[in-house]
Amino acid sequence: MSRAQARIERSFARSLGFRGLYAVTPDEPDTEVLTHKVRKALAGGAHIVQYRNKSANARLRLEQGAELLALCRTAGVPLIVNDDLDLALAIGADGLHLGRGDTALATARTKLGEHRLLGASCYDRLELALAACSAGADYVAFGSAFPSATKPGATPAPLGLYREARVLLDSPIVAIGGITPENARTVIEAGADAVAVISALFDAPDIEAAARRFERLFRKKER
Ligand code: TZP
Ligand code: MG
Repeated sequence: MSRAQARIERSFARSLGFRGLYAVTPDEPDTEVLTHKVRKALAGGAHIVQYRNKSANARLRLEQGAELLALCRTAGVPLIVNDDLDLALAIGADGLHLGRGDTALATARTKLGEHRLLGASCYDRLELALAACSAGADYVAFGSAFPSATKPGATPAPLGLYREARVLLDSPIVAIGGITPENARTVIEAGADAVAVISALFDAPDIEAAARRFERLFRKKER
């Protein structure tokens, strides 16, 4: 199979599976607390997990990344590492998510090989998404869809952007920022394949129930 053919098949397979709740971890220093929370999100049906911890040092990231990978493998859900190519490679994660100021996407694609997922933050900019796909990204993320207490300075990404992206792009589209079970439907209807959520999931009193509420929105869309 040619390299181009392999990429076409990979992106087809991924677009079919890349749908639903994309759980992004909070900055949690306690690994037991973190794994407990992620276990609940998986039990509620999260389809993708991203390990994101902006406060942890390299040693803690390695410990937490490895533990989450084991959990995700048991659940049959991909674990994507945020920001850190070396960590993704060290633990053998299923993918890597990069944004502005991180490793260049093309470099990451070369180092990750063809079979791991690569995602790109594109903020409110379609041209970044087009460039990301050309550089080897498998999915693109736009946000902040709604005001986010987790990232208060994030650029707003209007709903029309998801609609335009849906028309322009073949790759899966992730919406992020301030997404709750109450407002998620609007971004899904605008074209998002997945919703990336931190606080409305991991700060919920019942994480499993919150994950289930998000997942139900995707089941309804399929009917
Ligand atoms: N990028 C844009 S908003 C955001 C990121 C990483 C934070 C999302 O967190 P929350 O708590 O779901 O708003
Ligand atoms: Mg980053």
